[in-house]
Amino acid sequence: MELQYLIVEEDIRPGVTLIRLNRPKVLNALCTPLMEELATTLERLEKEERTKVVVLTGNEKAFAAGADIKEMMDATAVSMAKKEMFEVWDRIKRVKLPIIAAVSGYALGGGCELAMLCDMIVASETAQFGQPEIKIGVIPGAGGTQRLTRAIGKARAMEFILTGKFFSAQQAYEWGLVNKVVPKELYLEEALKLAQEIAAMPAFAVRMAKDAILKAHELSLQEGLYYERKNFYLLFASHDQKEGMKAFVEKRKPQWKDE
Ligand code: DAK
Repeated sequence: MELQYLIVEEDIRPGVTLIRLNRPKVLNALCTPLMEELATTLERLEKEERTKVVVLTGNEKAFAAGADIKEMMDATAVSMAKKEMFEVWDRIKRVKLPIIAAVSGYALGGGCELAMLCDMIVASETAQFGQPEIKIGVIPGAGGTQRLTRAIGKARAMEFILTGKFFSAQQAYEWGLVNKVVPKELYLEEALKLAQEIAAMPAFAVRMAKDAILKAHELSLQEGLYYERKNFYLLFASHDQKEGMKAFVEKRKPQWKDE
């Protein structure tokens, strides 16, 4: 597939693929073909199994300044429903590979929602987050009211979604939305380092852990505990569980097979 809106660098570190959103003239506004390319690329990487972790980034000025307002402005409720506009977001949500967002500059509207759809966020100190949809007459539509509220709490989500104002990387860090804030020269490097650390772990166990953690937002505690237990049992059918425990006992480094 010829990519128009993404730059993909596979194996930028062992097991790590870097995907750059690449519409710099419009601050990486997330038009439909870009989102299509992103979902299709993630699905391909997952299927090929060489990539263990994905880092998703934009450029220094913007991770993404939202969905493409020009593309959206003449949409109708029926045209959006017919096109199943959210399906592409659901496809990204179904990706089992861990995805780290490396955010510098604007992460607004759909851009903030895309960062939150990732599993972790490493932010440059210049990053600005926000859900400014209210200022153009709508509300977040790709998960902002739900994921931001779960991440930073109801009172803060209300304030920022109802006013549309931005919040800083430091605030995002203090409120638990991002994993770390680093100087602007380092955000990509730090995200790649974190990715590399995870890529060195047994991939099937990583996948089972991500799967169970995400359920914490969807299930009751009791259901979540049962879900976790099933994944835990399943790992005892894997080579890497036997190898990991044996290597510990034999005081040597484990040799993962990712199965
Ligand atoms: N869409 C389209 N173009 C955008 C854009 C956007 N979201 N954001 C920026 N641009 C374009 C600008 O129009 C401008 O293009 P030209 O005029 O040069 O052609 C260029 O990027 C540079 O922007 P500015 O000149 O405005 O740059 P400044 O540095 O002055 O300002 C800014 C930066 C980020 C403060 C400003 O650009 C801004 O306020 N942008 C809009 C931010 C925003 O409101 N974002 C939320 C959009 S609504 C859905 C899924 C998701 C969503 C909805 C539906 N479905 C699946 C159905 C999500 C909705 C949204 O995200």
